[in-house]
Amino acid sequence: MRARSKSARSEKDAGRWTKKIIHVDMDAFFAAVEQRDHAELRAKPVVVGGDPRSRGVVSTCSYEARKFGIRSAMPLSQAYRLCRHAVFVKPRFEVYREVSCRVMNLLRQHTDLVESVSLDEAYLDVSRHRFGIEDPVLIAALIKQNILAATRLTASAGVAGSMFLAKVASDYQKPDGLTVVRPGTENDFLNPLPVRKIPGVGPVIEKKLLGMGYATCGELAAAPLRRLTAELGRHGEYLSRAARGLDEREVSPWTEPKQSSLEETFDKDTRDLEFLRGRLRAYAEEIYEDLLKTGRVGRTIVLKVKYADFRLITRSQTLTREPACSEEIYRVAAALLEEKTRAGKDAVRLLGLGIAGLVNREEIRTLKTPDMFASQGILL
Ligand code: TTP
Ligand code: MG
Repeated sequence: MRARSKSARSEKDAGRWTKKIIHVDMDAFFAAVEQRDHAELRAKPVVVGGDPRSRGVVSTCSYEARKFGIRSAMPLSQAYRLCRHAVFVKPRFEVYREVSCRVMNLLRQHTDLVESVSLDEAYLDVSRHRFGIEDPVLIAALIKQNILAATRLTASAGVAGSMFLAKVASDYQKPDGLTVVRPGTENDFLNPLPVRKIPGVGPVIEKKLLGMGYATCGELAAAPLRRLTAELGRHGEYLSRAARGLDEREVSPWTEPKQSSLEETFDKDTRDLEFLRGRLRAYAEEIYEDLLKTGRVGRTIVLKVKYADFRLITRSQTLTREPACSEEIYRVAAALLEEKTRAGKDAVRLLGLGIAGLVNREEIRTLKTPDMFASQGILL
C-alpha cells in the first residue's frame, strides 16, 4: 500500500511538469573568472577584451562595469569613454575553457541530457534525474551550489517546461538568480516581458517590433501571424511562437550543432595575405587542440572575414571526413581565403576561423549507431 501511494504521488508530481528543463548560464563569465583569480579586480568595473586603445570589442564585463553602460560586443574604445577607471584585461581562453569543462561535467552528474550551447550556458532535461530527485527546483538549487563549491563562481538558473522558457527564466534575475516558471503560469510570466527578452531579438528586430506597436511578449502573442511574417520573414513565425511560449525542442546533447572558433580584430586593416595565412595557421592549431582536448569532432570549416568597411562574410567548406590534423584545417581555410574572399585585394579588419557542426566523440559512441556517423565520415 505504501509503495503504491508513493508512486501515485510521484505520478501526480510528474503530471504537473510535462518536461522539466533547467537552463544554466554563468554570470559575467569571463569577467567573473578574472575577478576570482585576481583579488584586486573584485568589486571593480572589469572589461574583458584587451587594451582600450586597440580596435577590439568587449567580450564581456563585470556587473560593476555594466552600471556604466558597457556591454558585450561594444568597441573597447567606447567602453573606455564610458568608464575611464575600468580595468581592461586580456581574455584567457584556456582558463575559461577549463572552467567550462568543469561546469559541464558537474551538470552531467545530474543527467546525460545536457546540451551545452556555449562555454557558459547549457540546458538540462531533468525529467528523469540520475538519482531520482523529482523536484527540478531542488535540482537547480543543487546545481548552483555544486558550481559555486567547485569553481567559486555564480550561475543563474531557470526552471520551466520548455527550453525557451527556461532560458528566458535564467536571465530574469541575474546574477546568482533562480527563476521558476511553474506549469500553468507560463503566460503570466511571459506577457509583461519586453520583446527584447526573447532570445534572438537584438536591437534591429526590437526596433521593428516597437515600430509595429508590439512592446511586450503579450502584445506580440496577440499579433496576427500574417503581419509578422510579412514584416519579418521567417523570423515572424519563431517570434509569434516564442511570445506564446511555444517550443517543442528536445534537449539533444549529440545533434545540436556546436562550433569551436577563434577570431581577431587586427590593430590595423591589412591586405597582407601572408600575414593572414599565418594567423589562420595559428587559429587552426589552437582549434585542433581544443577539439582533441574536448573530444569533439566536426567537418565543416568556417572562415569569417570582416573588411575595412565592416562588410562581414562567412565562407565554409564541409569535408568528406573529419580533419586529421591542424594542417588540414589550415589548408582548407587558406584556400577559402584565397578563392572565396577579396582578402589581399580589399583591406581586412577581422579574421575568424571555426569548425561547425561539432559532436562529442563519447556521446556518439554511447548512441551505438556508428553507421550514421561513418556515413558522414566521422571515425569512432
Ligand atoms: P553571456 O552569457 O552572454 O554573458 P556573461 O556570462 O558575460 O554575462 P551574463 O551574466 O549576462 O550571462 O556570454 C558568456 C561569455 O561569452 C562571456 O563571459 C564572454 C563571451 N562573449 C563574447 O566573447 N562576446 C559576446 O558578444 C558575448 C555576448 C559573450
Ligand atoms: Mg553568462
